[in-house]
Amino acid sequence: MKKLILALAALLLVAVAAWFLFFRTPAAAVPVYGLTVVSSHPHDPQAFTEGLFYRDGVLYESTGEVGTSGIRKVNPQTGAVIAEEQLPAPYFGEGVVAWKDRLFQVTWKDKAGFIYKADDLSPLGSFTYAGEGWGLTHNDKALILSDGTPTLRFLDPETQAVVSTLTVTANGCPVRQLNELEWVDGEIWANIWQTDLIARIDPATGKVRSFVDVGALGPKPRGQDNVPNGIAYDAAGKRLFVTGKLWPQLYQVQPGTATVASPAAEALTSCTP
Ligand SMILES: [Ca+2]
Repeated sequence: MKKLILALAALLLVAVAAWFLFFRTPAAAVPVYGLTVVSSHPHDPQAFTEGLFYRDGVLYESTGEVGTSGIRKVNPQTGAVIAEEQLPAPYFGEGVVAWKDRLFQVTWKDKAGFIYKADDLSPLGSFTYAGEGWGLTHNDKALILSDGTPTLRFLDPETQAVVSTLTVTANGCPVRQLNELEWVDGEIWANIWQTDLIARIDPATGKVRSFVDVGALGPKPRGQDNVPNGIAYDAAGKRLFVTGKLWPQLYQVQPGTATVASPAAEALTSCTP
C-alpha cells in the first residue's frame, strides 16, 4: 500500500512538474521584424508629422508644434502640398482621421478637436474630449484615439463620445506612449513615441502581436523631435507608408519576415506585475 501511495505521489509530482513546464512557462517575447524599403519619396522636412493617412491617391497629414500646426493634403509621390489649413496658436496639432466627408483633428493638451471638410479642408467646427490627444485612426464603426497612455479610446464618429476603451499590452506589460495610429488589415498599428518601434495591436484583446522596427529609416541620430511618427495604409493597393517628424523622406515599406534584436522591445516587454 505504501509503495502504491509513493508511486501515486511520484506520478503527481511528475504531472505537476510537466504542467509547470509546458503551461506555466512565460509567454515568448513579442517578435520584432525589420522591413524593406519599396520606394522613397520627398517629404517636407519642416513638417512636424503628428497624423498621416492615405485616401483616394492623397496623403492627409497633420502637423504639430505651436505656430506650425496645420492640416494638409499631399501628393504621395512628390511631397507637393495640394491644400493646407493652418491651426493657429495656442493649438498644437496631433492626429487626424477621415470619417466619410469630414476630417477630425485632435490637439495635444488643449482638449480641443477640430472638424474640416475633407475635400477642401475648410473648417466645420470643433469638439472636446478629456485628457490629451495624440494619434487618430478608425475602424468601420469608430474613431480610435491614443493619448500617450496604454489606453486607446473608441469614439462615436457622430458625437465623438467614448464608446469603449482598449488597454494595450505587450507580453503582459502595459504599453505607453502610443502615438500615431493606423488601421491596417484588421490590426491597429501604433508608433511608440521615442522609439523606432511600431506596435501591431490585436484590436480584440489589446495584445501587441509583433513590432516592426523602422530604425533603418530616417535621419540619424534621433533627437527628441525627429522620431518616427506617421503610418498611412493604402488598403486597396496594399501599400504601407511611413515617415517621421521633420523627416525629408516618406517611405513605402514592406515588413520583413525575419526577426531582429531590439533592446527597446525587450524593455517594453519586461515588467514586474
Ligand atoms: Ca495614420
